Amino acid sequence: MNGAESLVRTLVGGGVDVCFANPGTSEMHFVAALDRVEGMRCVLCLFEGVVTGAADGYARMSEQPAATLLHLGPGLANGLANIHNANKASSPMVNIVGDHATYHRKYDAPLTSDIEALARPSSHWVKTSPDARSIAADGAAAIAASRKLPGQIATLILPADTAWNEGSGPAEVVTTALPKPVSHDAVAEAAKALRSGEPCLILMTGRALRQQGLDLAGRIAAKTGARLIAQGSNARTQRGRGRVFLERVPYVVDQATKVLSGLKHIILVGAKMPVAFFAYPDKPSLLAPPDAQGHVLARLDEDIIGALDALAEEVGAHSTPALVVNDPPPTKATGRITPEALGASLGALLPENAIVVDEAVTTGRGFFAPTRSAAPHDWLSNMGGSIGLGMPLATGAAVACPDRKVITLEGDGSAMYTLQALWTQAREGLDVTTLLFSNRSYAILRGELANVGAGNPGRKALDMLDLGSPDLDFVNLAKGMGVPGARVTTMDEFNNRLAEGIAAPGPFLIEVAV
Ligand SMILES: Cc1ncc(C[n+]2csc(CCOP(=O)(O)OP(=O)(O)O)c2C)c(N)n1
Repeated sequence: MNGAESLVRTLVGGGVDVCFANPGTSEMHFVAALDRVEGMRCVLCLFEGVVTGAADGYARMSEQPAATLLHLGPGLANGLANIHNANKASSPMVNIVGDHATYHRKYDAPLTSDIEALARPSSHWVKTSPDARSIAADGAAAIAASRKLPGQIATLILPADTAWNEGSGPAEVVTTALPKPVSHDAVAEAAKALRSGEPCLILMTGRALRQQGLDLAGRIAAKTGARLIAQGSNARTQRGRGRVFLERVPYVVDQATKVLSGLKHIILVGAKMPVAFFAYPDKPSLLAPPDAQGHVLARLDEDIIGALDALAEEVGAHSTPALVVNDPPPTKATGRITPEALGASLGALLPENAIVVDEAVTTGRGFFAPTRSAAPHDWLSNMGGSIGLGMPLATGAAVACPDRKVITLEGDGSAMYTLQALWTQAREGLDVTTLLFSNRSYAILRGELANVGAGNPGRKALDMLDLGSPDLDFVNLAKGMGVPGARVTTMDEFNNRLAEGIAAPGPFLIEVAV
């Protein structure tokens, strides 16, 4: 058995049984091994940003790392932006990056580069496997590293001769440690803040935003009068009717400082003290009032649910019911398309157990509130701020959860980075409805131009924020990749097409003229 097959068998044996791939010559032995090993689902993506974003979506929904297969330094570099996003989301990921045969590297062939140096900034674990007898053990170590809590990026570089020479056979993967319990002191400090009688906020992310965490935090809030809020963006939030609703720290600095004003205590549950996305002249970087004290109840790699449970016990909240959303969903909007109308219709039509992937940028800013009473669903955000994640993320989430409808909320500017995710959705028959908000501009940057104090924009500056001339035709772009779609210009059309997209299995795209 060669090194490549030893590695594939190690991956499958270690529970890594999906590989998002964009291969080249140096990965041919890995590709060939896929046919000799049962149990690995391999998904071809036509750009590495789709590969790595899909691996992120898969990990968020399955809680297992996917493997990626990338072609030397340039392939990895193409995938780095979404590796950055996955890193910020604490998604486990095992990148397999092919390299030249070890003896070929010294000749500086066209594709030779320093792959380790490219990988390091966004990988917790990087190794070039030196020979075919080591690759299985290195693969096992990469899987273990990716599963280290709260989830890490492991990048394993596979020289071609490491793949084709005689290997060791598969290696065993060590089991992952459970999350560490938090100290009693951390629980006591949080309880003291809650009992202080001073304004107190519980700021949550990570596992705290799943059903169990929400329920515990909801009980604590109901018992103590503390406020609850989620970080600005979160890898996965369970929400909708019957669940505790959390606002998010707003993106806009003035709104965020207003929401956080007057607080004396912030209990951090997986979260950090809130910081502005960007610095702006004359605005603060830290969003909480300067005299607000942060209290770390649990870090992301600790037992967040156990910590909330212990805090609920400490403040006697277990028997206090949490306040959950039980108002009816909004009614569908009619008439002109506006962000508010879209939010209402989305809240009305979202199917039970949907996975919502949010890269709607300015159009979607107001969608969170009207979907609070929608049917229960999961909401995935971009954690790293690098746009071009939405459609790949949806692709990976749909691979992980074939029985759930995925709804992608996508800005037109963001869509154009990784649009070819649609082709993978069509090829794999993934159940994804994409709502493509076509405002034909980088709308957010118009506001940012003013916010950073760049002065009155001229024609050249405005041209950099304009996506018209030529207008993008997303229905035909999707059609060319095998995804049916429609353009809508009224809310009635939107409602009908969304219902159609939800009812029909498989990918569907709605270009929404906003
Ligand atoms: C990789 C990357 N490049 C550039 C940016 C800067 N950027 C942030 S939002 C944005 C435009 C988003 O446009 P669109 O998706 O159409 O949403 P809109 O602002 O129109 O609502 C850009 C270019 C970024 N965040 N990430």
